[in-house]
Amino acid sequence: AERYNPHAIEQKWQTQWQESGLYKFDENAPGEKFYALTMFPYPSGNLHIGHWYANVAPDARARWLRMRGYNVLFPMGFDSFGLPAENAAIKHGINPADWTYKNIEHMTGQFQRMGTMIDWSRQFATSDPEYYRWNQWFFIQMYKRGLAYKKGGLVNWCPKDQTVLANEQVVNGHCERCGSPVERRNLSQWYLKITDYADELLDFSHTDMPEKVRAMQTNWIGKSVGAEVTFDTPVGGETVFTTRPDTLMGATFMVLAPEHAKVAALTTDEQRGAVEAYVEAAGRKTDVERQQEGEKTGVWTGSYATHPVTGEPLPIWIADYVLVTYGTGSIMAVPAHDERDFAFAKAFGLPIKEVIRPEGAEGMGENPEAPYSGEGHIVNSSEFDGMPGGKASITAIVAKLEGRGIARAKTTYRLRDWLFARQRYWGTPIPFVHCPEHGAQPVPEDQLPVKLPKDVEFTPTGQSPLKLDAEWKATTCPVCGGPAERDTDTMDTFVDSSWYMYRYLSPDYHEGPFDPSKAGLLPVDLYTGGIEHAILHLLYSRFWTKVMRDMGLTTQHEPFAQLRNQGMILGEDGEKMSKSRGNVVDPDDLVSEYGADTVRAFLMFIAPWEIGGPWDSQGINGPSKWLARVWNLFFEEKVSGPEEKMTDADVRFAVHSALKKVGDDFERMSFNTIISTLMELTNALVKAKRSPVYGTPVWDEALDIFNRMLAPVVPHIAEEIWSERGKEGSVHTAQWPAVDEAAAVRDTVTIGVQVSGKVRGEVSISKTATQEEALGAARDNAEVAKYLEGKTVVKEIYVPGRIINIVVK
Ligand code: ANZ
Repeated sequence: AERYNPHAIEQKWQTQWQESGLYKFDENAPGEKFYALTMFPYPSGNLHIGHWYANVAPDARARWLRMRGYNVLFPMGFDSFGLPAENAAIKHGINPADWTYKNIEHMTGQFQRMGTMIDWSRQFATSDPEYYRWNQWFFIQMYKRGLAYKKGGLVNWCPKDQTVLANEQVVNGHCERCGSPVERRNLSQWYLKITDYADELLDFSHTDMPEKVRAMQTNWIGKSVGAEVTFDTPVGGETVFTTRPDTLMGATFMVLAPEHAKVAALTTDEQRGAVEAYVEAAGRKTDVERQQEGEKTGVWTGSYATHPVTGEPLPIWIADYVLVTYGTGSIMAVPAHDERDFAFAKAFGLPIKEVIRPEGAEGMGENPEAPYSGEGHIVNSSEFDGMPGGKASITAIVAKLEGRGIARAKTTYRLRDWLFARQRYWGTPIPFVHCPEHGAQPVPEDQLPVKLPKDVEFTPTGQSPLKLDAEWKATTCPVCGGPAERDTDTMDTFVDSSWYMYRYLSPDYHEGPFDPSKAGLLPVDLYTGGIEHAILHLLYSRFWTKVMRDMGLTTQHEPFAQLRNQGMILGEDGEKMSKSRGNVVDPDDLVSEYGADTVRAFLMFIAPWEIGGPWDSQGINGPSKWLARVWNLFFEEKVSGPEEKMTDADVRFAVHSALKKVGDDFERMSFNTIISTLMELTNALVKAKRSPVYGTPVWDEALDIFNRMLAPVVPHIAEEIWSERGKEGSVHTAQWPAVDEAAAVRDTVTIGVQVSGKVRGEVSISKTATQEEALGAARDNAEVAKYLEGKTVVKEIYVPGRIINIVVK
């Protein structure tokens, strides 16, 4: 027979699959629907090994589900708006659209060479006007529902990308995309009211997401339950937010953010110079610098607030550890019980007053070494003394203070509304016009999409490039028909991935974002992708689905029934793959050297899928040799060699126990162990080929099952084997074999035989053997018999399934 040559078969089958429409999803086909989705890529130009890693295992699982009778939708598209296209276009002097669509064509070809079961008839790119038309439509619906609004204020600004950023795109004070330190600017911008859904987004009961993702989102939303407390100041009441109203009596000073609106009014003439210098210095610092641990800085305003209970004067300071964007931008400082306040009090010699004490502890005294931030019990607070501190007494304390008009219960969120507009070119135009008479007006829906003009000077200037296109910009007001200007901002490109999973249901539908008659395909049953999307994309898409639900477009609460994250393939050096490190592995090269099936099998084998690990250039030889052995197993004549002692039961045990294990592993997405089980089964079958089982019906059954088991993982070689075995149709529409449970367990066990406590031999006996049968088998064993000769048996012990011990004298 010919040797295994992946190149001779892979192209052939890919073409054949495409021509026969094998992977075309038909919602009317029988079987329970299963919607499997892998996060779509950005069309950067090339599929890298990470894309392969992310796609191959979910593809295998989708194939496995299909063989088990599910009607599986497994689509793919491209997340094609965004800065990289614009930057590449600037660099190469071409249009972003040309660059993007050329890349998409190339990457689609690469996906096809991977041999996936993607239904390409549903493919779209988010930069297609027919797609972003619905971004615009959604935006207008949200505007009508009060969920989209324009507001002035401080925003995050990336000086390199020359555009505003959403809070979610600022990572530790740096631009999530380019890493530049983020600045703040005062600009009027469009926002989406994601905060309306803050509480609901904390509820994960309709979606199965990894603990880590839930924790990251929960933390991002940052719900804090506490109270607002109002302090009198010379310029009126100032309200602070606190999560520890139980520490109110320990407040010894007040701190405002340097940007707080009352700073100037509260500053006395003597302090003005120092305060203004501080405010200016704070404005020059990045958020990262301001949030860094270390020496606390601040300045006294010269004014005092009045403690609402004791009436004592509390000095009002300004300090940059208080953020203007959180709570009310001011705090009551309780140095005895808050780390930051403690450090500040120490730095400026402010009083520290203990009001919470751990059980059984002595008082902390006037000059403690560290704050106590636990719950303990309340002290030095007159009527509250003895109450438990922390959560347990918040309600009771707030109720009391509320009666006196001092405080009220308050819940705060870290989550901010989604800053939605960008001053860049390659995105969805905001579908609004600005009329001198009627202000901002949505573009009438029958005029959508507002298309991006193609010939625009898009070199970033900090101004929206669309501003420069006078012809495009000029339009008429939908209310009065008078001259008006189009909004020249584009949408944050995270809009595109917020609802794309709906578009696959009916990519050619023109009456709405998706055809409501296809809603039965929702939700996505399994969504897979990288953990880097834990907050931005997943939070936004969850929000979007909830809005769609409230609009009556879907009954689902969540876009994804289940989410699983794959790990990352690192360079062979254990570092992240990058061009600058020179450790990038190109899947195209691997495919030309080894074939797609080998690369697929290796990427499933290389590491536990959800963990990932370093690339191993030697390791790929393993799967490569394995597939050659598989090939020979099916196509080589029976090889001569010593006969193997294998029975029908042995072969059936090997096959059915492996089948059972692979099924379980697919279910729980343990892909690496699937490959190792298939490799072990190959070894067993190679052995069986030299046994009397060869050529019997049991042998045929074994090969047939094995052929089907290979199909999800290595689809090309499995199809070739199927066809060479003279089978009808495609192995990919064949049924996944059923486990013969009886064959999958061995009814014999091998146990050790001891003579006077020393292991002298082994016997293979039935699991249900009686003591008599077991001992009989033990005495018949030649090795054991040697040690029994001439001795008197004094005791016989048989622990079924474990050990036989014959004690002799
Ligand atoms: C008094 C107090 C006593 C506080 C104590 C804590 C411990 P989370 O949990 O993150 O919501 N805070 C309030 N607004 C702030 C702002 N704009 N910038 C910086 N800090 C601010 O944090 C709430 C706590 O952070 C609040 O409760 C307040 O300090 C502080 F033993 O009030 B606390």
